[in-house]
Amino acid sequence: MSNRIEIAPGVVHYPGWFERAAQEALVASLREVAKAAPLFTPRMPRTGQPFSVKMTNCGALGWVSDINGYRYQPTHPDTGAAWPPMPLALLDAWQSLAAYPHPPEACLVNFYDGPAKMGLHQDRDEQDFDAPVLSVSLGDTGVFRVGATTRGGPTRSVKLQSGDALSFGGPARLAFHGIDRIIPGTSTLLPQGGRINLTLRRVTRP
Ligand code: MD6
Ligand code: FE
Repeated sequence: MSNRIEIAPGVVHYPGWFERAAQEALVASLREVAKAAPLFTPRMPRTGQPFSVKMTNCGALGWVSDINGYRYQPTHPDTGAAWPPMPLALLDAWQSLAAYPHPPEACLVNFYDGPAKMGLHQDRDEQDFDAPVLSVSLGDTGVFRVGATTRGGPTRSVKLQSGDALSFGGPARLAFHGIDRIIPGTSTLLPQGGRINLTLRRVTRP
């Protein structure tokens, strides 16, 4: 059992939840996911400005963003194919950590190369905010920043290392958060470096 560190009300960090062998198995599963559902470059609604991260999804629903907006949909935006299934190890982690009685429907896969980052945002495209979002980090360490549910409040940051899980729910479910930067050379998991973040979400109300 790994440590449980509540970094803010509703934000619980589980350092090293996945041991190295489990991380390697997850990366192998994600390579299969990316074969079926290739990484795509999301774009900001309205402006069409590209994100610096590349994305794909697994599970019944996937989160996409393009000039028309943010949404969940059952198919890949480029290929039109259904998203591949979620690896069982992720469903297991949700069962252990999410404290929510229904399975996740979407797993967003974010891939960060060296300079990629993610600005402060809220995850609010789901219909059900009772479920937490469960995040899993693989590869190089990411500097995660979490603030209040309003923009401009105080923030604190925590380093997310390969294998860490983070549950983000309760009073923090709509808190602003983002990734300031990736620290290169901090993990040997991905041969080319970079970071993968998985976020498991319940989208619809059960
Ligand atoms: C990341 N994470 O760690 C980005 N969202 O790369 C997120 O945006 C996130 O970690 C909701 C809940 C937990 C998260
Ligand atoms: Fe998020």
